[in-house]
Amino acid sequence: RRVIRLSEYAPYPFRVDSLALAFDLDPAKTRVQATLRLTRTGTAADLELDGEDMTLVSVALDGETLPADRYTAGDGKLVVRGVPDAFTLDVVTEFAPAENTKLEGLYVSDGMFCTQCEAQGFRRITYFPDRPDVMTRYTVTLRADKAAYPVLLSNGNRIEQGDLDGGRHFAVWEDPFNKPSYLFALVAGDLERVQDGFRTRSGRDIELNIWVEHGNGPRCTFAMESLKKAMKWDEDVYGLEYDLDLFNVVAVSAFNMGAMENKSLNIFNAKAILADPDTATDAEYEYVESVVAHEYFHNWTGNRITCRDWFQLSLKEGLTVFRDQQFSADMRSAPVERINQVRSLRGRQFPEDGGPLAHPVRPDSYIEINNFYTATVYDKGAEVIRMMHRLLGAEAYRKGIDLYVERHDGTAATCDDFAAAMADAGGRDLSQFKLWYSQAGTPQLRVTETYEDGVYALTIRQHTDPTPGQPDKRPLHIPLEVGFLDRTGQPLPVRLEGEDTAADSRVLELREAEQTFRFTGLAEKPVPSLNRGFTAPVRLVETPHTDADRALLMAHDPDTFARWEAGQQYAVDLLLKMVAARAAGSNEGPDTAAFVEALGSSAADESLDAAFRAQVLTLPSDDFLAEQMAVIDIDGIHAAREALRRDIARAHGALFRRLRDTHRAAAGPFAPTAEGAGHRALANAALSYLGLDAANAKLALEQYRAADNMTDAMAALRVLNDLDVPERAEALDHFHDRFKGDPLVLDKWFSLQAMSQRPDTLARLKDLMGHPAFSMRNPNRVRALIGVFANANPVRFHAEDGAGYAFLVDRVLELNSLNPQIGARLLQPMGRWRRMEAARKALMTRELDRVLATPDLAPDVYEIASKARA
Ligand code: DPP
Ligand code: ZN
Repeated sequence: RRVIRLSEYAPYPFRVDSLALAFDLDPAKTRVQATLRLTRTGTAADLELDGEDMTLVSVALDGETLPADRYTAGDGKLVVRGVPDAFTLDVVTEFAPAENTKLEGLYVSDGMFCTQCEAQGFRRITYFPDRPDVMTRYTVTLRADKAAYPVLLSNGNRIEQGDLDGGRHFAVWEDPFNKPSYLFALVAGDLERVQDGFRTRSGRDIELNIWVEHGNGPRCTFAMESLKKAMKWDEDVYGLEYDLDLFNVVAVSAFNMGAMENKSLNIFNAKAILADPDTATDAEYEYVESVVAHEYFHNWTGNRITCRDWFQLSLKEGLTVFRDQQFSADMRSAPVERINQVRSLRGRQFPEDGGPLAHPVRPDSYIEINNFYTATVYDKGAEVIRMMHRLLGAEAYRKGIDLYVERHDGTAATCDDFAAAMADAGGRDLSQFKLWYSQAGTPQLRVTETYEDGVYALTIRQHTDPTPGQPDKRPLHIPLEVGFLDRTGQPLPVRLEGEDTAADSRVLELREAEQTFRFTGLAEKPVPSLNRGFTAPVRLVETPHTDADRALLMAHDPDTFARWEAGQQYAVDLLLKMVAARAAGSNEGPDTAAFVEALGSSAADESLDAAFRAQVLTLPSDDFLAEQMAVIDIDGIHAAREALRRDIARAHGALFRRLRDTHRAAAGPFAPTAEGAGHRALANAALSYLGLDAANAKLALEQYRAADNMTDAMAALRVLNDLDVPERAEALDHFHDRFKGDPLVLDKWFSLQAMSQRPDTLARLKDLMGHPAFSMRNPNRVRALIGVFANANPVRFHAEDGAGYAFLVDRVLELNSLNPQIGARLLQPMGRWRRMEAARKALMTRELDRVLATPDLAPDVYEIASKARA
């Protein structure tokens, strides 16, 4: 198992001038002829190509079949010895797509052929320099049975098609743009087409198609609208226009990722395309909108400008996530979007950054690149771009993008190239800032204050804990937005000592381990509002805030995000105190009354957005609380969170009844708008509190029965799911019978049961693995049942007898041969063992050792298991 290092990067010693691929598609035996035109650009005597899991049929150089002693094939490589300076190589390979359960390369999903080549799937199709800095022009011929596969698609434009003997037909596709192999795609199947069009700002008409299983056409309307909005937004905000006349999107049911940005032929997990009121929740509509936009945005940030090597993955992913976040903020409520991003960052990325799998946004080594499609590369990567946006300002940032495109269009670039374009356009020195790319770990800030003689001073210390391979950390360049409030909640001016201008808010730039900022012009000591808008992905582990300050900020901070954040921090403090009291065996917890009252005031405030109020009512997650504890008290955290929820429910029963009724009415008949979603979110947040009382099971069941949309139905089911009442089985059975023909919807039914707090959850899960709709071969099913259990049900997953761990590891070992990429991902929660108490530590490490002792571990699983165990 080889470790690949960034420091060992070397350019490929040949240029590929063109590539022609011809496929004879057959599920049991597909034949691929690849014709590469190559020119030597370096000094290598031999040609080395990547290739795996195929039968090599023949190799010919300049038309002459090569004798076996001129080449060797094995160990993932084809080496052709002593090649000339310029030549043509013909390689013929064969393999069985129907047996490809890894879902990398060419495979069969529900009877259709499709591909997934990022990161290294192309080498499972033919021998090729399968690395992103080798770009070339592709011409692709597809031949297949016409009745079974009437639709034949690949990248670019279709230049020819026709019939062949024996009921077969063919199509030839040509992509005029150079691209790396990971952006290659083909699809062959019997599909329904949903067609539309978009006129670009320069007046070109683009044909847009979404291809789905027959019958699913009506479920594509929302995805198509999202695509057109994304195309328009990218023109308006980034000045980037689509570059071909055709854009195809295909939905497939078996897919490892959310979606893939193959040039002009995006392939999507059906989950990220299909949406209608009966089957998709508001959150899923929003997911579809953002993934469609994300993949479309990759056409420039990823495809036109790609990555030099896979260490630069965040160059395209961090940037494209930031772009899709900006898009969602423009389409919906910006503060609510920001709250959701921060919740997800804290729930997934902070734990990753604080655990054994911590790695920088630009990693410096890997064993299996598939393991680096992480929250750090994606979401922290997006935060890095967001901080540059903040440091430069919107206008200079846009100039930086223009410069980046001007310099690097058509090439494979690096994160340094991107930062250089931003630095040059903004006239800023970003050398210290670039540590965000190379240094892992979440910085912790400690903030203290003094107020003397009218001068208010904030002293901010920054510290980052060691992470694997990085014992010593340097201070980062951190933009931290602050504002001040007086005791009545009115804004106070922020004026740095020695400066003339005052503002309502100000971005402080931290660069040192400890820094003091002095402010003048304040007649009283202000209440500081810190990290407004979450300008920096840091943890504020110490602030001067009292409970009263937090209540004040919750009620009055002009920054909406900061109001939510004050409530979260207030809740975190209380919950941690409750956990400590419980652990000490004390019946005397902290007094929650003031918090509960402040929360009720925000929830009742009709001047605030309904979606925002729903966010206020959602307490910090178990995972986020766990991150604050040196030794994680799984049961204590859960008990404290439930106890606080009960306190809130008891105090505000009448309010919650009113909110549920009025906002259900305000939502009106279902439409997938942000506004409607906000009303539903608030009504359902209220329902979740009411549902803590089993006496309200009937109310939930009524809502389930009456719902005209999946959001309200699921909210009712979630309430019933944790209760021991007859209404639970009634609703779950009804749901099952209604949707049993639609595995994608049935996933919600699987997930509900995997999430349930009931003590029989694991036993039930084992039964469900035998359900006719369940299959270990479909990643959506695996994630819905097993992923949800391991990631969203801490109490049952971490059961004291270790049965949850053993169950997970059994599934990982099954996936080790079936689909190691998914197996490796499932294993990640086991990396938390170091922070658990002795008994669970022992159980978790025993299970990790069981993985490591298994013969024939795939590199994906080996890398996660060994790093998690280290
Ligand atoms: N398809 C994945 C994404 O868009 C990987 N590129 O993020
Ligand atoms: Zn992406």
